[in-house]
Amino acid sequence: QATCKVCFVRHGQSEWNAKNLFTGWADVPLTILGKNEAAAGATWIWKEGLEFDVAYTSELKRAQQTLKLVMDITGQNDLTVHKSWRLNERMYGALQGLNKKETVLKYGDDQVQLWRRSFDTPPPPCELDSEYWPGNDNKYAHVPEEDVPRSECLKDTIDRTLPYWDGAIVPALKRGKTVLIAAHGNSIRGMVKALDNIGDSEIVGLEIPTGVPLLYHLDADLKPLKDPRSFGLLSGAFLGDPEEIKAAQEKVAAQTKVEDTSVESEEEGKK
Ligand code: DG2
Repeated sequence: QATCKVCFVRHGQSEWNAKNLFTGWADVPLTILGKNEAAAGATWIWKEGLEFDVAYTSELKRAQQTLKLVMDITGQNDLTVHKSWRLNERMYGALQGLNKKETVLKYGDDQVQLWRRSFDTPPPPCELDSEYWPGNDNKYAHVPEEDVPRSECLKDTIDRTLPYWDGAIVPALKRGKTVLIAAHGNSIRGMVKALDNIGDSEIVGLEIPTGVPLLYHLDADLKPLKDPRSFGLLSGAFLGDPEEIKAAQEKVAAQTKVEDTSVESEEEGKK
């Protein structure tokens, strides 16, 4: 029998998602489409009848805007919100600001797949004088310098997300609260990995679609109860139309798919 619930929402499309740029800790807002995705997710939360006790989000505005839309649309804008850098997206190092497909053309598909979806190979670090190094941003002035990342693989992201999950979110769940978390693909992967005890090599293949709520019912030991709507590795269920969710997952995975350029140039040559 469920005693508490946790609902994750990955932010909707950001301006840099729309331009297909590696984003990481760069603080970019949602696009109109991203706001619509968040609003659609909020509508599914409302249909599910979820009443939250507390909300958590990252230090990044794309997640905060998503959370605000969910709170407004579900009529829960008086929720207490806790923000933490530990829920931020993976820090994408020197790749931040680069176009994902151009990076594949420059470094090759295998290398980019390794940076993007391996468990423990971090992308190249960003320079300490870079505008993208979070140590140069006053928002992170309270974070000990040794904890400010220059680049993170999924393992690094999970290692800095889980202390916040254990220290701030788990206590609320243990008290039977219904929790909303608006965060990012890779920080959500970390929390779902912990909840569903997913292996290192399997978690990298889990695509979290933008703006789609992922709901878990948990027992008193915080063990997930299998939702009849769940599929794949997860006990929790994405809320929404299953076909649309699958298409949204495939869209995230395809961000680095480069068309066969040799065919294109042959065609060009014939003109
Ligand atoms: C994406 C994740 O994060 O990218 O940092 O580019 O969605 O928070 O902007 P988002 C980024 P992938 O790891 O899926 O390439």
